Amino acid sequence: MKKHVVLYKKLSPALLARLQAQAHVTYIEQPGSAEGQQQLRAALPQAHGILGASVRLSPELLDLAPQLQGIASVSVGVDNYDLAYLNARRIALCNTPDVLTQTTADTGFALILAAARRVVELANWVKAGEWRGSIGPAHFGSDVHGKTLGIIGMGRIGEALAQRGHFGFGMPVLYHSHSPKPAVDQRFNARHCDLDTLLSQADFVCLTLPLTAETQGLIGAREFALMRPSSIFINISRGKVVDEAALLQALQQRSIRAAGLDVFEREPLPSDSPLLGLDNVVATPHMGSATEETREAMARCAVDNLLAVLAGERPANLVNPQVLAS
Ligand code: 8YV
Repeated sequence: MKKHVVLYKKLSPALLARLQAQAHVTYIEQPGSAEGQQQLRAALPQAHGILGASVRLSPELLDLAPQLQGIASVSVGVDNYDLAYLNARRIALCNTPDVLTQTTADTGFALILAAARRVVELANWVKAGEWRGSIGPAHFGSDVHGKTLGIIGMGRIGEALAQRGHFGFGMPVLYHSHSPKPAVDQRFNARHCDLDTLLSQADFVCLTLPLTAETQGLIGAREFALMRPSSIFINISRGKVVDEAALLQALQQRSIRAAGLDVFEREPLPSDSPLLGLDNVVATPHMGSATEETREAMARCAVDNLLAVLAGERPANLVNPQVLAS
């Protein structure tokens, strides 16, 4: 008997056909809308599997899915899921960690360069017809090469960022994580340090942490006050790791130089957000992994993960292996 899958992330025709060959698929185009939420609630009672991302699947919602065996998230972050609940119900949660690492680190460096060299601000200035002669100090940015790169969270993406900084831009690398990583120290001539040291010494402070109960609100007014007026803050992790009001104040008061932000406390970022009125903010739409190649690879990984779970096999990227324990 074909299993039932609820899908709320658009798949390429080839991947959709692959999934439909193995399961009855109910596709929900706008899961965040009121109508989409109704469609989701109507489909969950029959669901054996769920595939999607960027939507919170609360315990209250998943209580509507008594037959649910597995969730395949098209993401590396799993903060949209209640792990304790899934473990208690022995529902497998899968993610897509490796395939997006390099692309997301590229996004991190895009933000480092854009914020430091004022790329967006000056490109808009040219487009507005304001360029009328050689630019002077009022339009100067700051260097990236040779500056100190600070990375908070040394996982796959943090390591890829360190690789770019060390080999690509000759940057000394500081990092803060639960424990030192000798292989990272050796490969990138990096140095593990406490958070306050990193904040006070790094020219670029980059967040590559997952959002957890431990990391929520980790970077607030105290932490921004430790940074220097010449330092630049980069967030490619989750918006809620940061106290956004404190970030806004630091940027408005220029106690930090600038910020490159791909994630926000509320997403989409409201169009009236005061962050958008600041020249020293580069804001992008949570596009960390958003390339054609990488999103297809992530979706392919998610389909593989879910089909494995539904076939009673161990998926390649299982977040909660304890659910398979007999
Ligand atoms: C997007 C991400 O949320 O992988 C993550 O955790 O934040 C991003 O890659 C995801 O790709 C949406 O499909």
